[in-house]
Amino acid sequence: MSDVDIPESHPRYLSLLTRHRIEEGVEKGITSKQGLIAEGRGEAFDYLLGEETIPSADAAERTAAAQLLLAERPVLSVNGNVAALVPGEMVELAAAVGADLEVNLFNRTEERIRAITDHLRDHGAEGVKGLTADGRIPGLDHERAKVDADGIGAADVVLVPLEDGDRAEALAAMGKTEIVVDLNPMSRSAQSAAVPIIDNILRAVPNVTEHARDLSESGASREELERIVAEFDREAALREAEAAIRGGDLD
Ligand code: PTJ
Repeated sequence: MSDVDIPESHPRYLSLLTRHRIEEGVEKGITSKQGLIAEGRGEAFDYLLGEETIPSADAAERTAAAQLLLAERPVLSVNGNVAALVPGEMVELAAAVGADLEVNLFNRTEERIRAITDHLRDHGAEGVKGLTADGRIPGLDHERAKVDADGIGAADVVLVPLEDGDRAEALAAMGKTEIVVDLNPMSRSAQSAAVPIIDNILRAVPNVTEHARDLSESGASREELERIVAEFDREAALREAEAAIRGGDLD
């Protein structure tokens, strides 16, 4: 993380780096201006969480890894904020779990999809989906519903980081197993996810990759992966994150 001139000793290093990357994303035509607002919102929640991966988020990240390894057609969705913040990390996660990457935007424009696809390719991605847009998410207006039929359209497990609530709910209603990364445990995206990861995407994605590699290298069986998924308690994870943010005790 040396892409910016901020001393790593600065107490708000990660938050300044994040702002810088989002700003750069807007300048490059990758991130939407609304992405700046979304970033500010996320940052406030991260501040309240103590800017760390809390234990329930780590459990969610391990569950996400198991769920992605079990999937037949896993897809990782990439929007303008994700592309600016963790492009190389998303490429690494896709390789670790055998998933496709699909650029899928809330404020969809062909130019931005192309810019993000190129950006992901610069970070080592091959075969990025999203431009074909021959599939639809039912229940959303035309532009916001577009997906690739053989990508998110056919996926059984989808990772949707920093997603708008409407689209997250519509994807879940399609019967897909949805893994959401969102710092706000009260957002509709987090609430509709099978696996809500309440953590900063900067920490979450590398940690899911690390768990996936550990599980693969230790030769975890299908039964073991299924057990990890079955034992994950999404309600408890949401409750624990909200309690951490409110700074209160759990009971
Ligand atoms: O690139 P596009 O057109 O697809 O648009 C992307 C944004 C993010 C602008 C769009 O999806 C949007 O408007 O999202 P929302 O409704 O603002 O929701 C974004 C959620 O992500 C909020 O709940 C934020 O708290 C959360 N968030 C923001 N930054 C981070 C985050 N969660 C994890 N890590 C972050 N760094």
